[in-house]
Amino acid sequence: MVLIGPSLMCADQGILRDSVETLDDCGVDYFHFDVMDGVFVPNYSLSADTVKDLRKYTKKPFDVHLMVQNPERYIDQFVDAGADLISIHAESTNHLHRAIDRIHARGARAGVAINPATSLHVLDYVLEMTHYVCLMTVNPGFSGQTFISGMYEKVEGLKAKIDREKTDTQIQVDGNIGLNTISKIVPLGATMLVCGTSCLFQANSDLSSSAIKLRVFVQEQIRLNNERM
Ligand code: S6P
Ligand code: MG
Repeated sequence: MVLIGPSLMCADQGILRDSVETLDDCGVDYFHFDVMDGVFVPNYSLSADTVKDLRKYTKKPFDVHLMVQNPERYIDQFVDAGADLISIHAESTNHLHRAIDRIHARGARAGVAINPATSLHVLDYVLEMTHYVCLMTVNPGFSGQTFISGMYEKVEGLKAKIDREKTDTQIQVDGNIGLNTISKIVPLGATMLVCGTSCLFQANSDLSSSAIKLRVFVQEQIRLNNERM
């Protein structure tokens, strides 16, 4: 399974509800919410109110990507708002293990996000308790950036680590995930795609056509991958 998760930060904020309903009808697997505090990253984005207000319009899982300093302060707030999955940056807290524990204690699935320059070693003592690793393939903070080419090798390294440690951890990739990059990272083991301006939210194509085209493309990549194995 390779899951498609639209990044709502990239949607037209004036018609967010419509976009969520359209994408839900098109069969996306989950919704990705980018939360930024202007400190951990030089930008602001969605809040717990956005999560709460949209919760009424879809039953699909909500994945909250916290790009904030000391994210443990906000875990309860986002679970209360309706988050099903929460990822926190390894670089943003002194107490990664404790923060993951708190996400579990609140009944959500825990993810660890890591910046492009952060070593996979930060996952050494937490991989087993991590449902997914959000591997940033651009520097966090903005949409519309270019995939950092060294991240292909990092996806491969993470997959090897997961296989070695025999955990069920999923690999989420976030940043410039488009048809071109998807065809390379799915064979390397990425199973959760964060889909922003590179494949879904595009000025020259309506949202439902893009979502349907993306699903067909991803299924084709899975088929090709299975053939290779
Ligand atoms: C960026 C954020 C992402 C973006 C997404 C944008 O810091 O974590 O989730 O919204 O990467 O996608 P794209 O295709 O514009 O790079
Ligand atoms: Mg994100």
